[in-house]
Amino acid sequence: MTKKFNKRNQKVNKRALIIGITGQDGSYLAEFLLSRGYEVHGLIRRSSSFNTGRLDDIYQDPHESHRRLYLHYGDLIDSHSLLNIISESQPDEIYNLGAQSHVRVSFDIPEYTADVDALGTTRLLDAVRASKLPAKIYQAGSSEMFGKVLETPQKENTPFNPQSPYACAKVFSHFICKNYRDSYGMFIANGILFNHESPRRGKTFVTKKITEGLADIRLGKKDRIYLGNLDAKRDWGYAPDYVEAMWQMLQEEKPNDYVISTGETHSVREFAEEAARLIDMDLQWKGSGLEEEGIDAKTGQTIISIDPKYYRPSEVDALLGDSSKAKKNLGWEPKVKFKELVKIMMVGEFEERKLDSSAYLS
Ligand code: NAP
Ligand code: F7E
Repeated sequence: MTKKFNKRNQKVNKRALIIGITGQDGSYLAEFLLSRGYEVHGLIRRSSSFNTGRLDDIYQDPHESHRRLYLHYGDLIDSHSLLNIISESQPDEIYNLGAQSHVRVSFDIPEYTADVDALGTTRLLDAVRASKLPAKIYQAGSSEMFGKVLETPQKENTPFNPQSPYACAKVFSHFICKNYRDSYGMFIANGILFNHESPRRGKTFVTKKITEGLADIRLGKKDRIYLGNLDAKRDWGYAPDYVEAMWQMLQEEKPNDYVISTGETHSVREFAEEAARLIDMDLQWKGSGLEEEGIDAKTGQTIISIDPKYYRPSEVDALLGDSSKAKKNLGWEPKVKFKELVKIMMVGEFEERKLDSSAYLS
């Protein structure tokens, strides 16, 4: 690996800048890059409440002389902050994971979502171009871009058919990245990642909502959880596997676009059934539509009800990815599939509460 010198004239390995370091993927990616000897810089947003919780395990005191993790205040809607951070960190690799990433919320705040998720990418690309740094860039594209799918399984050349402001903004970013790659010869890789989850997933995404809610019910802290569309199907993978793919894309000689997925699809209903089974509940369904309920047949308790506020104005019904290009070119394959993912998340619920998971998992 090429050695460089930092401001203190110490030899360092490659430098990476992660926009979105405080998020699920950003935190796993930072850990992965630090373990590979990188100096890691991250953009964080000013917040009145603590927003670096996911970085607790790797946080280094700013006064430590040998630290390799640096956090900088900035925002994708503030061009100057992007220019400053790039100039301060002089990165070899830039990972753009920053986004208003909630699909349902993007219907409530479409303009803001487009500002961050579409224009934010453009601001970043332009800042890199202005800096004249030969940095390689990873853009966090999404399977949501396939939307109401025009082909199954979805691969790199499947046409996009986005169904939300979030997905429209990500499609814009995908194409502006291609445009800067073609126009200015910049190294920009577009990842098209299918849903990936972990115990660090934001609490309003359906997988985490289910595992957290069922764990609370098992512990007697809650009676039931409310969900929306139980029949939506997703190709769910494990976030640590997926951040490795991001890094692999930037180790190539030429930039390329890749679908990253498991090749399995499961419904929200199935996710809930598997999560319940793991904690010794027998989830059975009764009724239909808004009246449908999920009942633990072992106790007779209703543990899932429907709340239409979680429905979306336009839904993505089913996603299934084909990541054979990533397997062929990068040697990337998912290590964790559906059942193991649900187990990792369920175990995580008890670990987060400092409880012995073996006492609760069947
Ligand atoms: P996440 O947990 O929601 O993290 C998003 C990150 O973006 C957070 O660090 C957030 O900061 C930051 N951010 C939000 N608005 C910003 C702004 N205006 N300026 C700078 N940073 C901002 O998302 P994730 O699951 O880790 O996903 C990472 C990226 O991959 C996102 O771009 C997402 O859209 C995309 N993606 C995710 C999936 C998935 O299944 N997870 C699949 C495909 C693509 P705060 O902590 O301050 O909010
Ligand atoms: O919804 C249904 C919901 O919000 C999954 C983001 O990371 O992955 C994520 O987007 C499905 C949808 O993820 C509830 O209608 C039912 O069909 O967990 P989600 P998402 O929308 O797929 C993609 C790849 C990204 O790029 C995004 O950034 O579950 N669902 N009931 C529900 N969803 C939520 N959130 N809450 C419910 O109560």
